[in-house]
Amino acid sequence: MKSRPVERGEVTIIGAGLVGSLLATLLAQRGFAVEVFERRPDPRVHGFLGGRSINLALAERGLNALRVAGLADAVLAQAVMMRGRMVHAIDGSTNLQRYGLDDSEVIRSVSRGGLNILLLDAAERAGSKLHFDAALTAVDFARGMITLSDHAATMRSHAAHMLLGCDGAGSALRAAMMKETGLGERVEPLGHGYRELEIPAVSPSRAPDNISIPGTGSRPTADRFAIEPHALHIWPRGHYMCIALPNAEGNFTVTLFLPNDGPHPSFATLPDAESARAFFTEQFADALALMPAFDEDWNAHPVGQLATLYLDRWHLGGRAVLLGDAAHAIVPFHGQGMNAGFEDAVELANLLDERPDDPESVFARFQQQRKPDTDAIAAMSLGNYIEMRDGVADPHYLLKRELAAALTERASAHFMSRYRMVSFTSLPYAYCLQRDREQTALMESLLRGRTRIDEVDLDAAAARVRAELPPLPPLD
Ligand code: FAD
Ligand code: 8R5
Repeated sequence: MKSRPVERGEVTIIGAGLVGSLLATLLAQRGFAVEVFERRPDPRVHGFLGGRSINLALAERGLNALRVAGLADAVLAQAVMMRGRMVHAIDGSTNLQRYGLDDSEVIRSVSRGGLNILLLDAAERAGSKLHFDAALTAVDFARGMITLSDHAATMRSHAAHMLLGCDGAGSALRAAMMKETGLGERVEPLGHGYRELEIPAVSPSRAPDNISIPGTGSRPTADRFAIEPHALHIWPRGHYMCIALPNAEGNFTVTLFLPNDGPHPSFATLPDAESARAFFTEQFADALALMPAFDEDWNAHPVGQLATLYLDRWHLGGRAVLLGDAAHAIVPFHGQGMNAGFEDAVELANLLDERPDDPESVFARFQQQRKPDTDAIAAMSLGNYIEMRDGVADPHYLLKRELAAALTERASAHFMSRYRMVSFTSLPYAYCLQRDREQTALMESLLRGRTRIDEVDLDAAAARVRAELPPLPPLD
């Protein structure tokens, strides 16, 4: 989409993370005068804090939002395709469970830093003005003034009449809004945390030496991955798990999810790298063998906390609205936090484009349209933890997967797995949740008393699906 020369009035975005920088691009492309204030320094100048490669899974909804901004191809060029879950059993054996029907249904691993930089460049290209090292610290809503602080705690003020809060789970704008009126905030901690580790790229000397890039002496990236690059790896262990996502550079970011407290194992029972190493030797031996810097990584990265944030209200009249994690932080197990935030940005930009002169009704409609969907992805994300850490190795779950595959083949207009609806379509999340409940109830009824797929009359089962479930909405 081309930028439109017409001025549509000024909007002020707080936070230039993933959602803020995409929203800045979309609104500038629609002719708004966009100012963005970001707490951190410019990552294009100073590099990303910590400098580690952290990656995220991008699915169809997020990709679709990037398409709207004209950025999908540029992001895809940096991404690594993931076809399915590579499940690692305790004995080291692996099994790929495909996410979709074919390679048109894949998720993609993208670097958070790389994506953020691409989005910041796009926002500036579209005409947004970005201010870094500018943390929101106070808001005078009556006067339309905000106070910003730099790293040396020097304060400055700025006029801002329409505030769009993209400042993440710990949102300062949300805190300022809550001083004016209750937002009905509820935070539900998961009780589990996570720690990040790394499987580095294998050195070229260890990779097979059949191919190299002429003139460079270096090998194609694919040779540098220590495990299958085109998968999201899972080591399910019942009450906890490890996952690994590939980076384009050949390394993997590994994340251990574990209860915070309680009897062995929990983060409380693993106070140091030595106890953690013993635990990995027992439970994740194949992964540990690929992590030469395990002890340093364990000590370097703190335990991250996981929680779901619910708000009853996302906006303060027409003066301020929250989106992305600031409005609805969720647990990560469906890989949808960024994807949901990107959908928010497109929805809000479209609504503002339609009624630029009536922010109050735009914000009210935005919340009304999005909140049922973000509540639904919050619920499905919690559910997917159980499925990932336990279900993927559970016989009844595997039987249900087999039945789902058979029904997809025989009644594709009436049956689509939740994972495919969430990851490969833009069907509203609330629809996906409801549809999944109906499909699951029907599958449970078809499987009652059965332990093997050949005990089910699949043609009769498909006929029941067609008779009892309405056809899926058309997909574009
Ligand atoms: P953020 O990306 O957190 O951006 C907020 C921005 O606001 C930051 O730049 C911050 O510096 C800035 N800010 C904060 N306070 C202020 C202030 N006072 N003033 C000015 N600026 C401020 N989602 C997926 O879809 N798929 C995944 O695979 C996935 N993996 C994840 C892995 C990890 C380790 C984590 C932590 C999250 C993951 N998520 C994933 C979730 C995803 O990162 C978030 O949902 C997404 O980043 C939300 O975007 P946001 O812009 O709302 O918030
Ligand atoms: N977020 C993800 C999935 C679903 C995978 C599946 C799960 C790490 C902190 Cl835990 C997780 C998924 O159902 O087979 N897609 O993308 C990303 C996930 O975790 C991210 C990397 C993460 C917050 C740490």
